[in-house]
Amino acid sequence: MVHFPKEPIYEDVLRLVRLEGDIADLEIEGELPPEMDGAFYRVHPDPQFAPRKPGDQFFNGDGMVTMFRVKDGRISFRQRYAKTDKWKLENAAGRALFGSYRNPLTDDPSVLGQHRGTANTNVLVFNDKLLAMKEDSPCLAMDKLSLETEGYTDFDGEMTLRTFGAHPKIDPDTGNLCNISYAAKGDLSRDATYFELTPGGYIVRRAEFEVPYYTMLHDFCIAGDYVVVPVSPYSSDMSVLEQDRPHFYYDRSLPSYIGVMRRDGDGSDMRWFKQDPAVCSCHVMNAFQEGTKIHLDTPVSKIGSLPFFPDKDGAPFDSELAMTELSRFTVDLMSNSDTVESITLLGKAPGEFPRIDDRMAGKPYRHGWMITYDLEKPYNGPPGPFAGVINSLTHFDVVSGTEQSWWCGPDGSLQEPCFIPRSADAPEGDGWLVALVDNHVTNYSDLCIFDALDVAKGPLVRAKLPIRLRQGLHGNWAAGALLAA
Ligand code: V55
Ligand code: FE
Repeated sequence: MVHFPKEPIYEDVLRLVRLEGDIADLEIEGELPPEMDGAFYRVHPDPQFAPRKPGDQFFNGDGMVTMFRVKDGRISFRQRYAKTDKWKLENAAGRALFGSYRNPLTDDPSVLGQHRGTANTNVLVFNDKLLAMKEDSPCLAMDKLSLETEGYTDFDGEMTLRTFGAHPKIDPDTGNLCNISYAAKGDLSRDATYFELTPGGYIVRRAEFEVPYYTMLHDFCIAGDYVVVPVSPYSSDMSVLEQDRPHFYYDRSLPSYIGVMRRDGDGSDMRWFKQDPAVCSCHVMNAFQEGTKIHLDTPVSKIGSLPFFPDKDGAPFDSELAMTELSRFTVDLMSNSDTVESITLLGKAPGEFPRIDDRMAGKPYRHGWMITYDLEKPYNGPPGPFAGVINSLTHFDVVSGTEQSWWCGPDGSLQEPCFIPRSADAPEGDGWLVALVDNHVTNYSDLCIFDALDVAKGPLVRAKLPIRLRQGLHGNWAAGALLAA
């Protein structure tokens, strides 16, 4: 009998799903555009077994991958676990063998040295596979149609690092997968690598650098010829692991940085620009190059916005300081300064999970979307992390400075959106936005499809699931042509 501890990360709005299955043809409200062809993949953490000890992190759940295949006016649903080495070892044992989030000291001795990854952070079709990613381990390859797990991949020996970042960017000009990996040399290590894999799976660029202190290098961006790496003071040390406290703490005494270096170098040109007192809250929207200047657009807060990673000195989580504003950091590579040149406000609605039309990655762009927090609105559902806060979807025009939002109603919350271009050569922003809307009163989730440039109108289509999915992390769209290949 599986028995989960009575903790908010397993209850109410975060009740586990742990369901693999298929639905051939979802019930749909509204008119699904007949020309839409592709698949939306997303992933959420969903522990197969109860934790070895109470007090684990939401981020430690096994990856549960969902595929919504859209074709000929129909949407099918397929959901499978990402069957990591951890998942398989625990499945064979019938219980958890791996302990706390990113703490191998809490593992059963039988799994010493095994990859601890859960593949629960992001999924993306690349090099003919569905890649399922977690930043502490290699990248897991799954069949893009059946969702059967093939196993960890090193791209035929090209990718020798033990870790693979979970927020790769696809360079729209080359099709290369651009990514950073960190702490590949071991837990708490300061090593990091920027690399690019061609669509055929060959490593063509590799630049090594060291971060100013051990930190969670969760997201980054390409910006023209450059790569931009935000560093916020989420850090850790051996005493944390020895005492089995949450792997990351927030250390207010450390500066925040934006690192900038060339994509085609060896990493020795990395420059760290201090950006106090603001920090990138977690994820980047986009970045681009304008002459000698580099702009990074991201939700920004005064302290880190992840409440489950505690303050190093025990300060209580301050949700006001953690509120995010979409902002633009600018650094000038011509200046000798070691601080950012400016921080400009880009939007009003606080939020996270920023997205763009990915064909604009690393380029000057106009349209962005985030799920946002309208704190004035009521909430009728049960309590729980995220619920009742992530209640709106907002489109930001970062050129004109205008924004428009859709509120999902009092019963639910939203998951990260994803942009779908109308066609491969449609103008930027011309297409749809897809996002899961979870109803915490009925316990159903709907896959909602919006007109990307008119989200205020509300969903054009709701594909109705007979279950509620757990709050997910990230996902991506794969056009039909990629699925046929
Ligand atoms: C994040 C998510 C993670 C993780 C580290 O959103 C950072 C930030 C889902 O797992 O392991
Ligand atoms: Fe993320």
